[in-house]
Amino acid sequence: MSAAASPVEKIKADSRYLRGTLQESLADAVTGSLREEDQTLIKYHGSYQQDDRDLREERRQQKLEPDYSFMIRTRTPGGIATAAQWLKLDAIATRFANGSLRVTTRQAFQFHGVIKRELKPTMAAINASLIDTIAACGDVNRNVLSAANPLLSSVHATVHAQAKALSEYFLPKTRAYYEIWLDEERVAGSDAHEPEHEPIYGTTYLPRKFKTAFAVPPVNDVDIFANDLGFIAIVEHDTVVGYNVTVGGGFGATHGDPTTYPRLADVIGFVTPEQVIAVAEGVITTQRDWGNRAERKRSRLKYTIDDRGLDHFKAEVERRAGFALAPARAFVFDHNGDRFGWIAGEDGRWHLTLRIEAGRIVDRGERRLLSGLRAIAQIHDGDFRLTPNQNLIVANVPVAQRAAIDALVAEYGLDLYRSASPLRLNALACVALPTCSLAMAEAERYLPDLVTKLEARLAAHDLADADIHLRISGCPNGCSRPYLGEIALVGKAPGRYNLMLGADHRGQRLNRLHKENIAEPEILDTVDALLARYAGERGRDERFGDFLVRAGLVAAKPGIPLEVRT
Ligand code: SRM
Ligand code: SF4
Repeated sequence: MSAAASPVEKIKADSRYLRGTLQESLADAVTGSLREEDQTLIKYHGSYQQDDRDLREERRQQKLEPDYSFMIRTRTPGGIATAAQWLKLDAIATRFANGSLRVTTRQAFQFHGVIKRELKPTMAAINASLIDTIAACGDVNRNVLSAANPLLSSVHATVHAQAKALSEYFLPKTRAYYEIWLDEERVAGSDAHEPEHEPIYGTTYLPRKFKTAFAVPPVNDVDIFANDLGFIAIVEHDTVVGYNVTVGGGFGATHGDPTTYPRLADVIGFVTPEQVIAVAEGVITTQRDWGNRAERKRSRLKYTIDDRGLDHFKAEVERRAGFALAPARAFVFDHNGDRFGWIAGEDGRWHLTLRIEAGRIVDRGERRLLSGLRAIAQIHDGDFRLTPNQNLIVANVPVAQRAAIDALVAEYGLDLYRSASPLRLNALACVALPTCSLAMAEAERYLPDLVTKLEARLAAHDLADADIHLRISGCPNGCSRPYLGEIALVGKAPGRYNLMLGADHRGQRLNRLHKENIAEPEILDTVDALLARYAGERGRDERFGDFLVRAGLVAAKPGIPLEVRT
C-alpha cells in the first residue's frame, strides 16, 4: 500500500475482513463507545457510533463521557418490507431504539439511540425479521435504490428484482457480520488475507462509499444523477428492454474547498438486462483500482472520472466488462418527487403514498405515525415501500381493504398528505442534530417551522399552491440531496445556511450558491423578493427553479439535457 494512503485504508487492510477488535470493543463495559478503529469498521456492518449532541456540553461539564449510542441502518434494496417485517422493525424501534423509525433518502430504515450493550440483540432482532444491515454503510456498494411507486407493476417488479440482485452480488463476502452479530462459528482460516475471501473488494474494499440506483422514467424519484452508478430503465411495450447507464454522480463537498463539489452523473450508454452486473462490475472494479485512496474527500467515483477523463474511464469499463456499451436510448423524466394518495396499479392492487415529514415515524401529539402504521401493518396483507423522498407507500392493497386503511390513516393522523401544501409535501431534510456528528446546523428539526414561515410568504404572493422543491441539509455533505432543490439551505453554523437556488424538479440541473452564511430573516426576505418576481413574471406552468434561471436571477448550471434522444 502506498505510504500516502489515508489512515482508513490501513484500518481496512488490518481488519481481517472487517472483524478488527469489534468483539473486544463490544465486551468492554467501562465505556459506551468503541475503540477508534472499530468505529470505522462497524460502519460496514450497518452502524455508526454517535452521541447526543444536545447533551455534549452538559456532560462535559459534569466530566461524563459523551452520551454514546448507535445508529443502525438497514439494507433494504428498493425499500420494500412486508407487513410482518414492519411489525418486527416497529418492535425493535420501541424496545431498543428511541421509539422512532427513520425513513432515509436511500430507502432504508434507521434506528437511532441504541446503546452499546444492546447492539448485538438489536442486530439479531433485525436479522430475525429477515432484513440485514450488511454494507448499509462503509466503502462498499450500499443499499441499492429502485423506483418506488409500483404503478406499472410488472415493470417495477422487474426493475426491483434487478436492483436486489445487484445489491446481493456486490455484498462483501466476509463472514465477519455473522460471527459478530449472529454468533456464527468462525471457519478455520476465515481471517486469513487471501483475496478469494473478497473476490471483488479485496482487503481494502473500495476507496469510498459507492451508491447505485435504478430509475423508471418518467419518474426520477431516486435522483438517479446523484448516484455513482445508475440504471435508467428503457421500457418498450411494457417490457424492460435494457437500461441507460449513468456514472459519476455524488454530492459531498466541503465548505470553502473548490476541489470538492456536487456533480451530476453522465449517461454513458445502454446495456441489456443481462449485461447489468458485468457493467456494474466494470465500474466498481475500475473505481476500486483507480480511485484516490490518499485523500478521502476526493475519493468518490466522480473525482476519479474527472481526474482521468470520462472517455478513458468508459473505455476501461468496457474492457473489463468485455463488451462495448450501445448508444444511450431516449428517455424523459418529468419529476423527482412522489405522487401522494391512492393510485391503482395495472394489476388492480392499490397503493397509498403517505407523507412522512423528514422521514421520521414517531408518535407526536395527534400525529401518531408509529402507532398508526402498526395498526395498518396488523391488517395489511400487502407490503410497505420506502421512497427515496423519505415517504412511505402502503402498497398492494386489495380494493376491499382501502376503506379500513383510510379509517386508520384518519384516526392516527397519517393524513398529512391530504392537508399539506405542495411545499411541505415535497420538502426533504437530513437528520442533522442531535445525532449526526457532522451537522453544522439543524435540518430535520428545523424543517416544519421553516416551511410554515415560507408558506406565509407564498400565501402573501398568492402562490400557496406553488409546487416548489425545498431541501435542507445540516452540512455540505448533502444527505437530503440539497443541490437538487429549487430552494435549498446547506448548514454553515448554528442558525446559518448557504442559500442555494435554481435546480429543476426533474433532478437534472444543480442549483447554485446564491447567498452565503445567512440567518433566517435574510433567508426569508431573499426568497420573498424572488417569489414576488415569480408571482408577477412566471410563464404558464413555469416552475420556480426554471423561472429563476430564465429570468437571469440565478446563472444556470449546465445539466442533463431535458429530453435525451438518440
Ligand atoms: Fe449521508 C454521512 C445520514 C443519504 C452524503 N450521512 C452521513 C452520516 C452517516 C454522518 C456521519 O458520517 O457520521 C449521517 C448520519 C446522520 C444520522 O444521525 O442518522 C448521514 N445520509 C444520511 C441519511 C440518513 C439522511 C436522511 O436524512 O435520510 C441518508 C441515509 C441514506 C441511506 O439509507 O443509505 C443519507 N448521504 C446521503 C445522500 C443522498 C443519497 O445518497 O441519495 C448523500 C449525497 C449523495 C452522495 O453520497 O454523494 C449523502 N453522507 C453523505 C456524505 C458525503 C459523502 C461524500 O462524497 O463526501 C457523508 C460524509 C462522509 O461520507 O464522509 C455522509
Ligand atoms: Fe449529517 Fe451533513 Fe448528512 Fe445532514 S448532510 S445528515 S448534517 S452529514
